[in-house]
Amino acid sequence: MTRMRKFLFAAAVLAVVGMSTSGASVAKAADRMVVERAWTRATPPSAKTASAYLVLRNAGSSDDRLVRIESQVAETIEVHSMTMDGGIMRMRRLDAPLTIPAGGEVRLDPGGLHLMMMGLKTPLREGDRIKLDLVFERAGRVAVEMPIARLGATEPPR
Ligand SMILES: [Cu+2]
Repeated sequence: MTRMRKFLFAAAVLAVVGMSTSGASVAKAADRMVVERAWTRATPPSAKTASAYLVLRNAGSSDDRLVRIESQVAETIEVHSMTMDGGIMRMRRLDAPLTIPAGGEVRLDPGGLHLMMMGLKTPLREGDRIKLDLVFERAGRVAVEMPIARLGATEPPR
């Protein structure tokens, strides 16, 4: 291959790899709210709740708020925070909709903010994927597909 061809070939490979990794957990609505690193984990057979995680990046020029989360997999989905209370980790629903500052990001990670899926309709199985709709005040509805990591995982699956 010529030098130029080699370069083009490498660029094409990178483009394909980039698409396959980002396409999994990235969604966009009017290029304003970007969702990255969305994932959840497998649940034991009888579990009725599960946490989900993601990064919300507000690419718009105004603050935005996550007003609703919908999915076929659970009855209700809330945003929860986790705080230490006398040495005990407690989680609770946010009092107000989660705000994502203009040009900023909010991370939902294990041990901190998370999406709480309650009333699971079926157990979550490792290797499957689930779909959620995030509804923002400004960016509108953003569809998110998240992979399911193994039971007890603390990081998204690769
Ligand atoms: Cu929770």
